[in-house]
Order: sequence, then C-alpha cells, then structure tokens
Amino acid sequence: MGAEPYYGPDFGLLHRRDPEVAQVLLDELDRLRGGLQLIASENFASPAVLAALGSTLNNKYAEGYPGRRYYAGCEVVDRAERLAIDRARRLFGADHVNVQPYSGASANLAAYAALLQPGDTVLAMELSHGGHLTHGSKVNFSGRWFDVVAYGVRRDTELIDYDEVRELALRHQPKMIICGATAYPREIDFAAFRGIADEVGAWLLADVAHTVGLMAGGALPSAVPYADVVTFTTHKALRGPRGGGIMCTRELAARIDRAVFPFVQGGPLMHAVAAKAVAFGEALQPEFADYARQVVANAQVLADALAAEGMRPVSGGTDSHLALIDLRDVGVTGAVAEQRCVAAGITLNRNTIPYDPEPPTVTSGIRVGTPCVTTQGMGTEQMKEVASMVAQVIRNPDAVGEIRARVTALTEIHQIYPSEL
Ligand code: DSN
Repeated sequence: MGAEPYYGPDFGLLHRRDPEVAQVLLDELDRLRGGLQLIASENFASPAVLAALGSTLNNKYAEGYPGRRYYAGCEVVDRAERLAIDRARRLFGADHVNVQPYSGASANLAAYAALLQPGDTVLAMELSHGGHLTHGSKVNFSGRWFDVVAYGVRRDTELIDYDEVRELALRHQPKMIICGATAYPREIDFAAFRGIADEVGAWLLADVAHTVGLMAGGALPSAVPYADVVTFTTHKALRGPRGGGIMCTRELAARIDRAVFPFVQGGPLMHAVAAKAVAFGEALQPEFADYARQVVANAQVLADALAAEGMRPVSGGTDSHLALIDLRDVGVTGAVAEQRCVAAGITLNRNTIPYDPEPPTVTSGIRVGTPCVTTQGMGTEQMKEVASMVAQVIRNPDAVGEIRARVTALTEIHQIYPSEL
C-alpha cells in the first residue's frame, strides 16, 4: 500500500496560513449542517465533485476546445473536457454538448449570440410569472439588446397558456422562442413549443437550468428531442459544480462553440469542467434516477402539506422540484415569511407569484424546493414535518425557538457532509 497521492487542496494549510478564510469555510458548513435548505436552485455537491473543483486543474489556460487549443500543455485537461462531453451526451442523448459556460446566464448569452442579431425579436416567459432575467428583463442584456415579447400564465389556471404563446408568436414573428423557467412548478410541453416555433420559423431555446437534473434522472420529460438549443446549469438538481452548459443539434454545434468561445467567454475553468465530468458520471448511475424521482415526490408532498396548512400552491401543486406558495390568505408577505423562516434555520426565498400585487422586493409568495433535503436523505414523511415547521413559523414568529429546535432535531438525523473523518 503506497501513500495517498497528493491532489492539491490542503485545508490544514489554509487554516494555518489564513485562519480568517478557513473559518468562513467552516462557518458555511455549520450553516448548511444546522439548517434546512429549501432554495429550489441549490444542492449539495458530493465530496468527489468538490475534490475536482479544488484541484490543480484550476491553473491551466485552455482557450479553445479539446485537440484545438490556443495554449500548449492542454493534453491532460483535454481528457477532462472529453469525459465531460461524452458523459453529458450519454446522459441526455444530445448530438453536441458544450461544457464551458461559466453559468446558466453565460450559456443563455451564448445561445442568443449563436442564433440572433441585436434587435431581433424573442418570445419568452415573463420574469414575474416564473421566467428568468436572461429571458428579456430590461436590466439584463436580453431586454436591452433584444426586442423581447413576454408570455405568461393564465390568471385562472396559473398554467402556461399555449394558445396565447401561439397568438403572440404569429403576431410578433419572433426569431427565437424560449421555454423554461425558474419558478414555474409544472411540466412544460416542449412538443407544443416546438410546434409553435415551427409554425413561425423560430429557433426554440429550452432553458432547463432548473429541471436538467430531473431530466437526467427521467423524472421529467427531456427537452433535447424538441429544442434546437438547450441551456442548463450543473449545480441545481443535477448536483454538480456551479456552472452551465449547452446542448444543441449537430447543425448548430460550430455556431454554439464559437459563441461560447471566443465570443462570450475567455479561458474555460478546467477544474469546473472536470467537476462537471464527475457530476455527469454520478448522474449516470441508477441511484440518480431514484434521487430525481424522490425530489419530485418530496416537492409534491411538501406542496400538499403546505396547502393543508392554508398556504396555497400556485397552480394547485407541482410536477417538479419546487412549489410556489401564495401567502396572501395568510396575510404575510414573501419578504416577511423569508425572514421568519431564516430566523428558525429554514432558508427559502421570497418569490413573485403570477399577477403579484407586491413589488419583487416584497412579493406575495415564497418558493420552496426539495433538491437539498432529498440529497440529505429526507423523504415524504419528513416533508410533512418541514411543511408544518414552515407554516407555523410564518404564521407565528413567537414560535421561532420551538421551530429552531425541531429543525435541529431533523438535521441531526439527516446530516450532510460528515462533521469528522
Ligand atoms: N438564481 C437562480 C434561481 O434561484 O432560480 C436562477 O438563476
């Protein structure tokens, strides 16, 4: 038996050299361990993913793509990128994958750059109905450089109105239609979007940043067979490193690659690319499909249990990893609910609900997600307890002490990351 090879990260050294930063790392672990993380876009990456992220691949400049870089010495990091691409292609059945985007927002910028010219018309979901900043917000490149027409959800059903999407597409003749959302709990009908895009000759971009992990695990239908371009993140339900990616048809491969580099980005983050390869490898394991199904089952029970507590899930429930909860009947704003939950060790975010009378800084709703608690091994029984705690502390801030103790009891049973080796 030889000694363990040296890989790079040395937390003992960090602690000796820079105790202030080391303490930040430890305090964040304590925060994660000691509370409930219900932010729908977060997850706990595995120690193997974190190891790749903390590796010496951080040091390499590698502008370009495997086998055709603008720097020497890329033969080793090329292997990491090829592994990431091959695994992602296997996972999603995509013709082409680019694993270099630094984030979901960078991936979307590259998709716009590949398919459009500034001033072109885009049809995308309204941010306050569940879309994303990069789908046309005026404070983002998308709303400033493109002419974005927004579709929303129906007031009565709170579901995407595909007739409205079609009417808007026929009227405005967009060059690109975007489907995908950050706060829409229901399954998206990619085939319907494909049909509308074909009718008006538009590109179809599916931004599955939130749901790509559920797609990988087969818990939601895949957008890949329908969309020309699929953008995604790797750190949400997919449980990998922070970052993004793009899948596309063979015909668009060169355009997408040129848009990511050199148009939008510089050198790829090769440590993140290696960590993406690890995450895709984990998602290819059969256990990941069980995880993805459990994420959805947990979100459904959480939504139902909150409904039973008098907190209305927008659209009546969820098909995914998240629920959007309308708090107007409770008489508490999203911002106040968020603060009350945080005080009890429950981290979730305020969120606009469709047709929200409150501004985005206040909101009438909260968004709750189950990727983190499911990674911790919680199941549907625990979701009932989580709903009871969320509901009690939102209604009664004086219960904070009692709820904090219940949160601690639950997280002690369902620990993430061991406290000692
Ligand atoms: N910030 C992400 C979310 O929470 O949904 C989207 O970019």
